[in-house]
Amino acid sequence: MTLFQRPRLLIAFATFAIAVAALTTVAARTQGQVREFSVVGRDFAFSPAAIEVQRDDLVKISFAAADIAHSFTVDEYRIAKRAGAGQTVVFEFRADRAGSFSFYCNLTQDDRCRQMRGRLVVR
Ligand SMILES: [Cu+2]
Repeated sequence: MTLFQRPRLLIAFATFAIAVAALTTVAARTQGQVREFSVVGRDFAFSPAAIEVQRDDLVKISFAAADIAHSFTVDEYRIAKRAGAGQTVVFEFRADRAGSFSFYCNLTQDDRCRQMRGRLVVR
């Protein structure tokens, strides 16, 4: 190899290294972070009533129905998880859709379940 060729090799290597670094960054961003929340349904309300995550986060929710059975339902994410009285359900989903979505209880055992509203914000 001549002296003339070496800088080109160096540039090629540097370009490759930058490309790998850029791809790794993109992959990390697409994968998102793992975000865990404990939500309680009690007295016909959710606590907390607002959940905020970043797009592509993996959201893990532990939903407990503290008094009677309740559900955690988000239509846009096709989530409808029911927890029996005094029980907890754990589930996860990828927040791959940005926006502000309401979560609610879709059970019909008591009319007051209709008051149960929360908000999922995906930034
Ligand atoms: Cu309910």
